[in-house]
Amino acid sequence: MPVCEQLTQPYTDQKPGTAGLRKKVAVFLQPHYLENFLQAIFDVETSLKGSTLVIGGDGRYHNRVAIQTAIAMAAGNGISKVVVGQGGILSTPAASNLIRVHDAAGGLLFTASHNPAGPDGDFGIKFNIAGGGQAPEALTGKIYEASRTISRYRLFDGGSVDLDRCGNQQLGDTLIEIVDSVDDYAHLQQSLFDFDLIRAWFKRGGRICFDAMHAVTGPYAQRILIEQLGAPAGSVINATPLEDFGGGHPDPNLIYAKHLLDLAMSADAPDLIAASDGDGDRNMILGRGLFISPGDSLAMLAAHLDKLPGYKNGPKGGIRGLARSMPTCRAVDVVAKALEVECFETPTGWKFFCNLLDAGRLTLCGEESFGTSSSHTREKDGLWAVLAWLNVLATTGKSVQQLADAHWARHGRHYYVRHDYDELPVAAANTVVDSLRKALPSLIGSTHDDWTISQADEFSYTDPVDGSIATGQGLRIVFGDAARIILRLSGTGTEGATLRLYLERYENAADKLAWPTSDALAPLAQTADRIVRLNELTGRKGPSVIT
Ligand code: VG1
Ligand code: CO
Repeated sequence: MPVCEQLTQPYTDQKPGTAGLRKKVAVFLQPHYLENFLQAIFDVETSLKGSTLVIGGDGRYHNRVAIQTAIAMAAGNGISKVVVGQGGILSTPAASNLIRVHDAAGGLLFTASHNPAGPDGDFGIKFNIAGGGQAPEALTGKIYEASRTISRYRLFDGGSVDLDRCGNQQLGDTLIEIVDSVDDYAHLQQSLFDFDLIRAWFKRGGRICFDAMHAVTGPYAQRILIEQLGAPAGSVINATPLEDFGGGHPDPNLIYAKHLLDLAMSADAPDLIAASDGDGDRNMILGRGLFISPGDSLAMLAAHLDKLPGYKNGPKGGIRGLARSMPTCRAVDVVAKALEVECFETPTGWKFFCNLLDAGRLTLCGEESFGTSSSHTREKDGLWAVLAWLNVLATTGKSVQQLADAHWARHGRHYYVRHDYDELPVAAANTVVDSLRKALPSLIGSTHDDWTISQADEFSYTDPVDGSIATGQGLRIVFGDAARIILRLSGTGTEGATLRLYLERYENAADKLAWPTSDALAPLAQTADRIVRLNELTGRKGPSVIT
């Protein structure tokens, strides 16, 4: 029989992080490495048997090979039907949507998000569950445990699938359907936004520059922005997905997409400048002359969401609740208060929003790491945020600058920055975290510059829906509503340890709303340096990346 069992030995390093299992390509190329982890998923998530599974990836190096392996293993593990994006391409939000559209029991996404790609780059797997959200921690924990004792995996041995031909193919008892990567996603966006109005805005001369950074969003942006909304040719740049992302770093922020900041500041800047990341779930928003921080973007979209067709209905203008991850600035909290809706603070990682979304308690949520999305899917959605901004621009007739100024005048402004210390020796990173953790209790009540610490603790979260508890989610030092300093260890890096330091400062006086962000945060950065002692304890002179 073509379904066979292959003996294997476990690896011990297959513990998923913030967003799935992420490792160097070389690690994934070890014998049976990918197969072991996939089999652990099939063994633990038994609901996949006899059901539909969605498979796709961001097009990076090793994507096609991994997808053929995953299809063969799905066929070997009794999956009834596998839905695959044409050419193996699916953005993360498009995959989440396909899981929902096909009522699938889960999805396998091959991506390491914005991490560099190519033979020397990174590879990764996200496992999403029925409903489209990322596997919760309890489940990834079980998968990890299973991966540590695995002794065999199953696969259909015989023939591969033509990933480029849309339509049905058969592998043993399993039906393989290759679908257009964009169709369902574009359809979903059409149902949420006023495409006619946006088209008219472009006709009147509205201009956008969207940078797909040679990653997965190229085909999506091309279809939706150019073909469906009539944006002028040339509005989408770097639109062809490449296996190495063109050697670039599709992490849209002020460092890796500095050219977009330069464009925004230039004399000929378009109305909206935007970018997405490797797998299409992040977004970066700039207007003519300014960058909108992700926390601000979330708050501003929240304030205008009830003007957009997909969000108009319901008792609170269609907004049930708002949420942000803990390190994300508290701008959205201020809007939630004004709208009189619930606001949730969750740990870092999109999976923590999913129960609230499923329970109908959330409409819009976001993270400081350039992630925003709504109840329309269960992943953050880069192009969705761009379309939402376009719709707000078209509806209000205002510029990004005018919208931001009006928002800050009404709600106040949260100045915000993140300092990343990449590739630290693990021991040094732990020393920083451990010593701050120890110091936290003694900090409460102390005054630094004009600010007094009202709270200093380690964030833990009890899920309001299922009561599950996530501990150790970052150290926070809170100066009332005025400021916060947060420190946490990244869960997505593939080399050494990455520490993230987040600084937030709130101002609402009219003469304090237009400071350069770095000036506004300079005193807080000095305070953080004294309290957290990152440079002192790591021997670094400063952060590797400031966003
Ligand atoms: C980072 C971000 C987090 C995001 C995660 C996945 O995690 O901080 O907000 O959800 O990446 O993003 P960490 O643990 O490195 O801080 V992506 O675009 O992979 O899917
Ligand atoms: Co991503």
